Amino acid sequence: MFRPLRPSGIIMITLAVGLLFGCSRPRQQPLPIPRPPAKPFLDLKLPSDYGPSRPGDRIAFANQYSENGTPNMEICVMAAPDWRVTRLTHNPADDTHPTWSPDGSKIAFQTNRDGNFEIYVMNADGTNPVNLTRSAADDTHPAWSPDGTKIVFTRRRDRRSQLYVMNADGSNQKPLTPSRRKCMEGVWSPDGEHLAFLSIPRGENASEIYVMNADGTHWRRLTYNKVPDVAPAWSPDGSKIAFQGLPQDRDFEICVINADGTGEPVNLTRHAALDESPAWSPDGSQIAFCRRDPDAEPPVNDILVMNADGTSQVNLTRSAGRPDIHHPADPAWWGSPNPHPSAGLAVSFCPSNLLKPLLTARGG
Ligand SMILES: [Ca+2]
Ligand SMILES: [Ca+2]
Ligand SMILES: [Ca+2]
Repeated sequence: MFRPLRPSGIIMITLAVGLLFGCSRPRQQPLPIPRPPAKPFLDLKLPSDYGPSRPGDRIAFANQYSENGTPNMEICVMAAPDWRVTRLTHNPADDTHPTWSPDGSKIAFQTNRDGNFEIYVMNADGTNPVNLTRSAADDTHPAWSPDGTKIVFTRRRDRRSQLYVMNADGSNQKPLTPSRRKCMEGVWSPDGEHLAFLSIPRGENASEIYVMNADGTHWRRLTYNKVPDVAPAWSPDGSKIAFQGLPQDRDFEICVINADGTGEPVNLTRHAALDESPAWSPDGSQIAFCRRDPDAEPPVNDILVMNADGTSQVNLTRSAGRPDIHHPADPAWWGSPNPHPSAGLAVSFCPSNLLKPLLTARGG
């Protein structure tokens, strides 16, 4: 669209013309040939304001690498405009579940590099990884508070899982939920007032989505379907919670429910593949998620992006034939007020003996 030139634009053109006609450059030197901008390798319909260094211009995720033939996960970031992959961790252990600090300067993640799972934090360029939890328990699923001062995480030991909260420097670790109830995958509401999380209701054996006040009081159960619901992710406006569910008890779908518990969950993906780990874009218009479909041709094992109503599902990573992406997992969209802890733990609730029948039921 044509826009009238601003005074600054006129000055820039004057400068450019001056340079072009050699005010300061000897004539015999060839002028640099301007290169065309690098062609994005993906034809993505992403909002045009996802330009470099704007909210939404990058997604942290976990990506599989192989060291001496042994696969393990690493934290990576892919960034606009071409969504190229930058690897941030280099460790033979599993590094997964990245979550951005609200100012985008740091990434917290889980890793078992020290023998059991710990929450680590590093700079957003991968430098200076620091062990925050230093406990004998398994510490997983970090999520940053919207004001950046705290991290909620899951601590698992002796078959108990509790939500813990700590200061963002690892100090003052304390439980938020009672040890008698299994609780996992806490994630703050954008206003910091509430936490969505998973718990297994008494007398049942599948995790459901709950919401509580940020101090651990006043639990509300949101889902009642008796199949595992995991990976809650709050919409940036706080009105909805996306999660990974089993609406037809067949394969995982990305679902969304009102955060106040009203209405019924809506199935957004409706696809005969495993759809996992929703992550909202910062403006709430889109959701990134993982899709695993070994039966597709070529097989799909990718991060996709769709509109928040489930339309326009676009494969972001297109990993088939790409050497730099294997089993991408746990997308976390930078600039989102509520980067979520994602759904890798889904495996804890949907272990291979359950996944197999799911795949078999689809003819896999
Ligand atoms: Ca690793
Ligand atoms: Ca630990
Ligand atoms: Ca599905």
